[in-house]
Order: sequence, then C-alpha cells, then structure tokens
Amino acid sequence: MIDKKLTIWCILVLMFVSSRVTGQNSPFNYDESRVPSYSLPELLITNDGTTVANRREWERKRRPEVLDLFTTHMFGRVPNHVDNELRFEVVEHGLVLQDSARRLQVRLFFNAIKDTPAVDLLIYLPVAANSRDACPMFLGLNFMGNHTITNDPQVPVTKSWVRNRAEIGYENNQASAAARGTSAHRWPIRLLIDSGFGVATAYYGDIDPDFDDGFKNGVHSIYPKVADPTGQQWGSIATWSWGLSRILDYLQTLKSVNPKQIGVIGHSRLGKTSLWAGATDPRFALVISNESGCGGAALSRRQFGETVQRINTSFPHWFCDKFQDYNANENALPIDQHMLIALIAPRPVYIASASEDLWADPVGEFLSGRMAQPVYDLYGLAGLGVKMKPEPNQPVGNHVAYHLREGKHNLLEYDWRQYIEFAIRHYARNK
Ligand code: GTR
Repeated sequence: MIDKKLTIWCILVLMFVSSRVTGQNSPFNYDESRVPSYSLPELLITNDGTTVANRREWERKRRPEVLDLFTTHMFGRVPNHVDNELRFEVVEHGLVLQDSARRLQVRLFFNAIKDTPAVDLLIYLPVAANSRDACPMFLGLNFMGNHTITNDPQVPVTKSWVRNRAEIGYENNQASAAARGTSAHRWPIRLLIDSGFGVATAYYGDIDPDFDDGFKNGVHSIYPKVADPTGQQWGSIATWSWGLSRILDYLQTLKSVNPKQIGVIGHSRLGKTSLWAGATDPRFALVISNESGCGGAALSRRQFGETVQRINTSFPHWFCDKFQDYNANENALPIDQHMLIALIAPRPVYIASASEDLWADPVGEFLSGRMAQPVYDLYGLAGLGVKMKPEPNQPVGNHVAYHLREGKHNLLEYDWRQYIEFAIRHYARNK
C-alpha cells in the first residue's frame, strides 16, 4: 500500500518537474503561439470611468482603488483589529566574518502575551569600519528556517512546523541540524556585507506555516476566522507580507541601518509576497521579485505555465477565497499583475526570471513590468527601456529593471549581484 502510494507520488512529482522544465505532455501551455488573446484592465482609468492624468490623481484616487481591488479579489484583507505593535527581544549578538559583520538575533512576539507564536529574525550588518553612514539593507523571508541560510553554528535550528524533506532530515514536520547551510547559496552574506549591505531574514513558517489548515496556526491562530461571505479573509501571502512590515518596523529602529534604504526581496512564492509587501507598505524603498510567476509578476491572462486555477488548487490558502472565482476565468479579474507592479511606483522595482523557468512565465513577468510603465511615466521615470524580453544574462531597465538569468528556478549569486548594483544605483541617486 505504502509502495503504491509512494509510486503514485513519485510519478506526480516527475510529471510536475518535467512539465516545469520542458512543457511536454503537460496540460499547461508552454507555447507562445497558444497564448490566448486578451486585453488588460486599464491601469489609468478609474472605477467611475475617468482617465488619470497626473500623479496626484493616481495617488489620491486610482492607486487606492487598485490596492483595494487586489485586496478584495486576490490577497485578502488584514483584519482591522490586528495588533501591529509587536514586542522585540534581542536574543543574541556577535561578530562574524572576521569581525567585518555583526550578527543580531531578535525574537518578535505577535502581541503582548509571551506565549504567542514568535518570529525569529536573523540580521547581519556590516561593521562600519571606515564609514559613519547607516547601511542599506535587504529583507526577505526564507523557506526552510534561518539555520539553512548560513553555516553559522550560532543560528539555532527552527522549532516551527516545516514541510517534510527527507534529503535535509526534515521529518514529522520538524527541522533538523542536517539542513544547516543547505540554502546558503541563496543568501550570499559575505557578498552583501562586502558591498556595504545589511541583510535580514526570517523563516516564513514562523508567521504562517505553509499549509491549508483553515486558519488554525501562525498569526491566523491569534485572529481566528470569522464568517466572511465576501471571501476576503487574508490568505497566507497577505500574512507573510504583513509579517515583513512588522519586521521592517523593527529594522527601522536600528541606528546603524538607514531606514529609508530597506529593500524587500523574495523568491518564488516569497517573490509574490515581496511584491505584495512592497505594494502595501511604501516604506520599502525598493522591491525585488525573483521568479515570482503566477500571482506575482506574471500576467494571469496569458495562462502560460502555472494558471490561476492551478495555483488555487495546489495552494488554496495562499490567496483569499474570492480569488477562486477566477479559476479558468482570468478575463473576469478586474486587475492583472502589471497593476501590482504599478502600485510600487515611483519606487524602483526589479523583476527577474530564469530561462528554464517556464512555469513562472518569463515573458509574462517581463510584460507586467512593461505594462506598468504608464504609472512610472506620471513621475517622469524611465522603466525597462526595451519592448522585448532581453536575451539571458542581459539585465535591462532603470526604475523598472529586468533580467532573465540563464538556468533554472532559483535565487543565485548572479541575481543578487544585479540587485546589489540596482540598489547602489538608486540609493546613490536619492542620497
Ligand atoms: C510552485 C508554485 C509556484 C511557486 C513555487 C515556489 O509549486 O506553483 O507558484 O510559488 O512553488 O514558491 O517555490
């Protein structure tokens, strides 16, 4: 019986992996010529039909409307009574990387009660040896626990619920020390520190474990589900984004950090999360979407690779229930993902894809950046500067930037090098 189950499971995984890479034998479309014709919702026409002519009208009228449309139809609404005042406790600090960086471990409690779920924050800051300037930072959530992003033995193994993964010793939904450093390639701390950047991360499952449990765990457990016939309960992506804002509250209090130079970054589902965090919280100085795909930077109407129906079926807890109305019904959405990018304007946004990551639709990710341009135009800011998706490893753009990294779905040093340059360029301009 177990063998049979295992075999079926393996076949499903193989089908998914092969469809992700080659697109063969897949019910999903990987053929550009089969992308349906579609027209995108108007970015600059308000719900009552007036055309937005300037920044003021965008900021006063259309932007709040678009933000509300994403909240209502896609990500869900943070309950009004959520307590945004978290408590912070510094748990540990020390010097690392031959004393060129300071490590800070901080525990965030969701509210005043000590036993509520907590988020463990791991921060590395450059030791400003020859500079009096506060540092810029990147903040991003991680997939497997803080101990997986570094070989630093001072970072404890997460005690939170984790998805089982035998290859790194995760069993019975418990993390293991065997996973230490296994995601370090995604977090080039040395490169960041040497480039003058601080970096902060937390395990996303500390905020809300990534499975569909009907609002029983993580931050959802403190604010239990109330009946909502409109289907606007906040999904997990909204909770993770909210958590990023709470972490930002803390980072902005650090003296050695420039509070106006904290960018948010995320890969894949956490790229969807960083985009929503950037849209909802203008304090994020720049936003990076690494291969965020469907529900992130990719235009839903293209139905290329992962579709709305597929994402809502595999991950019903990521979005609000209302988003299910658009399964195989993308054209009924009052929004598409170019409008999510536009919500970040006038702040810089970087969208990245990978050449073998067709599941995330690199063309659709590029196009959402291009179609957000009318809002950047209102601010007189240059965007991608090209009409077509560039060749691999040829970054393009200005306030909206893009690259297609050669290779698979991942977050690699190549990507980080582009983000660091992008941030240096923009922060130098806004000094
Ligand atoms: C996939 C999902 C994508 C993406 C990815 C990830 O299974 O279909 O939307 O989010 O997971 O987060 O790794």
